Amino acid sequence: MTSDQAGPERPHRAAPRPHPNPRTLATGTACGVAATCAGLAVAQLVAAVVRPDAAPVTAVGGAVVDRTPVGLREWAVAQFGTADKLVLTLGVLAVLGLLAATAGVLALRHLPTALALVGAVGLLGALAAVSRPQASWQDALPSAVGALTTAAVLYLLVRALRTPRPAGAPPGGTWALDRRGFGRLVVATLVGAAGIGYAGRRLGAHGSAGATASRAAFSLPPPEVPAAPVPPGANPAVPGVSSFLTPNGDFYRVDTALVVPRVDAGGWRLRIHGKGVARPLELDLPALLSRPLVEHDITLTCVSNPVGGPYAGNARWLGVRLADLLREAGVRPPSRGGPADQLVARSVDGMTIGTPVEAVMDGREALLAVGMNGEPLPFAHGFPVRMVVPGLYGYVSACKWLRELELTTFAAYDAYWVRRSWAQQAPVKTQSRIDTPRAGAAPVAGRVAVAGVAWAQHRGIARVEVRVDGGPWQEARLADADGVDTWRLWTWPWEAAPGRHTLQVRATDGTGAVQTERSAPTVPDGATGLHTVTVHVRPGPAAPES
Ligand SMILES: Nc1nc2c(c(=O)[nH]1)N[C@H]1C(S)=C(S)[C@@H](COP(=O)(O)O)O[C@H]1N2
Ligand SMILES: [Mo]
Repeated sequence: MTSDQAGPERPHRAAPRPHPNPRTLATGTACGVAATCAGLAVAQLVAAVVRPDAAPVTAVGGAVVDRTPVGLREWAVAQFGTADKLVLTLGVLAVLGLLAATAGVLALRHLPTALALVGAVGLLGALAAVSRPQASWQDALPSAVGALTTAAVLYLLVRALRTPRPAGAPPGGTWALDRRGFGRLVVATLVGAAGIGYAGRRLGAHGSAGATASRAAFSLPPPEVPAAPVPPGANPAVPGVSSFLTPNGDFYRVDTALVVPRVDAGGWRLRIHGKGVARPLELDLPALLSRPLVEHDITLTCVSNPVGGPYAGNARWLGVRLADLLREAGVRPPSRGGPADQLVARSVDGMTIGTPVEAVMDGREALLAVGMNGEPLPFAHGFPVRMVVPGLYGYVSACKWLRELELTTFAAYDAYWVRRSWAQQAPVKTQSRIDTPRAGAAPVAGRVAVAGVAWAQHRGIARVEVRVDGGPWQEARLADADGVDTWRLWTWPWEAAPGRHTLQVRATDGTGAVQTERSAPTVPDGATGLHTVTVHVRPGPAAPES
């Protein structure tokens, strides 16, 4: 307070601040947060019209995803799994909350500075939005309008606080509103924001109602080439082991989309063009579906799956053979003199995924899939059309929400993940996983069913072995195979003695190559090493005396 008492000797100092009030921090925070909520709600409403991805928090989250260093991303995926998107969103909201409180407290001291801060944050949101792949200048609108709203509400709140009391009112402080009146104003602002936010959500849902209806109305045509029924012996009767086909609701999801794109099948188009394309194609869904449909079981795996991790799933896909479409467009693979060695798939949300043309055309069932386990693709898994290629990690083969296929070369173009330190080409590495018992389990001594999955897509699984406490490898029993493009379940009966034990598994693929024991991280082209599970076997019921 000494500086305030300096008085006339310090003429450049303004009169005592208008609000040397202990309530400043709380009041300012309330103003800032309420104004920011109002701004976010209005931004949500604008984004519902412009593009859901352009909502400020989504746009900033997406821009962070685009720029996250590979090490941090892998850490986040390992730490939070599929909840990584939620954690990111909460993180962005937390930072925004802090900025909102700062702006509010500043506003009570020096309004122009606070408004400048709001403007700067809005500008950041707008820049994040227009920096996303596929964005246009309109994506800046939600953040811009949101920031203007926040500034306006903040100004009005502060003005309400400062309005001079009517003459004759009892003296006491410079606050125009008592605590009650101010509280009511803040609550009214928040209620208004909630109403506008709700309207934004309704409008957003309305915007995707066409997509929802188009999926509901989409009945899968029958396959011209059906898959054989899954052999009953593919699913061993061991509790705790993965089911051979992964139900759609349990299928892992990995993508960069903070808002799942909901594409209206009626407006969907696919363009096939580029190097060596003699007859460029543009297809709508009926045109795609007029080609013969093939049904095929393929296990999809993510390159970010750590050893023993959950990012693998197996489905019965229904789709058009990609090789047939490419041939129709006049494309030849490099081995037959074609000039393009890379097929770049683009999604509606701007993802780019590069696949070797040779792999797509070498006779494997590379599909433009429309069906997943007898259903149209779920929105989260790429409705209406995605790519699936047996034997390649998802980030180099499995583009969801597909809209364009461009033929080019690996020399000329790096796809999204390749620009973020992942390999240009990434065939799936042979892996095996123990599903049961789980790490830390405490089974009772005696016969314990050990079981899991092994995969080496497009090479097949020839053998699985298990070892206990680093002992000799012992052969597991393989469940029936369903072709070389899917994982294979296995079981191994273990005579478990009490105590702490370590189980390990390894697979041999169809070419006779044994899964490597050498540990490698997920970056740049897939993790290796042995899945290792430690359990504590409890002593069984006492054996009868002999
Ligand atoms: N449009 C789009 N397609 C995408 C991705 C993405 O982020 N965006 N991720 C890829 C990755 S890394 C994987 S592993 C698979 C996962 O497919 P799923 O989510 O259906 O399991 O989708 C691929 N296709
Ligand atoms: Mo992935």
